Amino acid sequence: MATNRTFTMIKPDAVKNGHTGAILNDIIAGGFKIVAMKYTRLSAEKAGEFYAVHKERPFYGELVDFMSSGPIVAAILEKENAVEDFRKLIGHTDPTKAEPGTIRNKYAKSIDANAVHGSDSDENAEIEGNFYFSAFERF
Ligand code: FUP
Repeated sequence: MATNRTFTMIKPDAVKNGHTGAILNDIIAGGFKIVAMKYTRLSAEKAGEFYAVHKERPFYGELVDFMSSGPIVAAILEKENAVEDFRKLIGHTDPTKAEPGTIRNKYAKSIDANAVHGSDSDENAEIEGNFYFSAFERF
C-alpha cells in the first residue's frame, strides 16, 4: 500500500548551478509538503553507503564521487501517493528522455548529473529519510 512520504535530494550539479530555489518551488507547487529539510554535504563514505544498492553497477564509483563533490539539499516530502507522484514530477533518470516540464528536463544536464533524487519505493523512502533525519527534525 502506498504511504504518503518520499525522500529527495537536490544534487550537487543543481545546487552549484543555482537551481535550488526553482526546484523547491516546483516541489511545493506540485503539492508536496516539506516535512524535513537539510543543506549538507556527503562524505565519499556516506555517499557510498547511501548508494550501496548500486555497488555492483559500472557507474557506482563516479556516482559516489559526484554525490560527494558539493553540497546537496535533502528533504522528506509528504503528499498522497508521494513516491509515484514525485517520480512523475522529476521525470526519467536520463534528462534527454524526461518529459517537458519535469524537473530533470528543466534542470539536469546528463544521466549522472541529473539534478534530483527521488525514492523508488515506500520502503526506500523510509530508509533514505532515516539516513538523514532524526524524529526531532521532522515537522
Ligand atoms: P533514479 O531512480 O531515477 O534516480 O535512477 P537509478 O536508480 O537507475 O539510478 C540512480 C542514480 O545512478 C541516478 F540518479 C544517476 C546514477 N546513474 C548513472 O550515473 N548512470 C546510469 O547509467 C544510471 C544511473
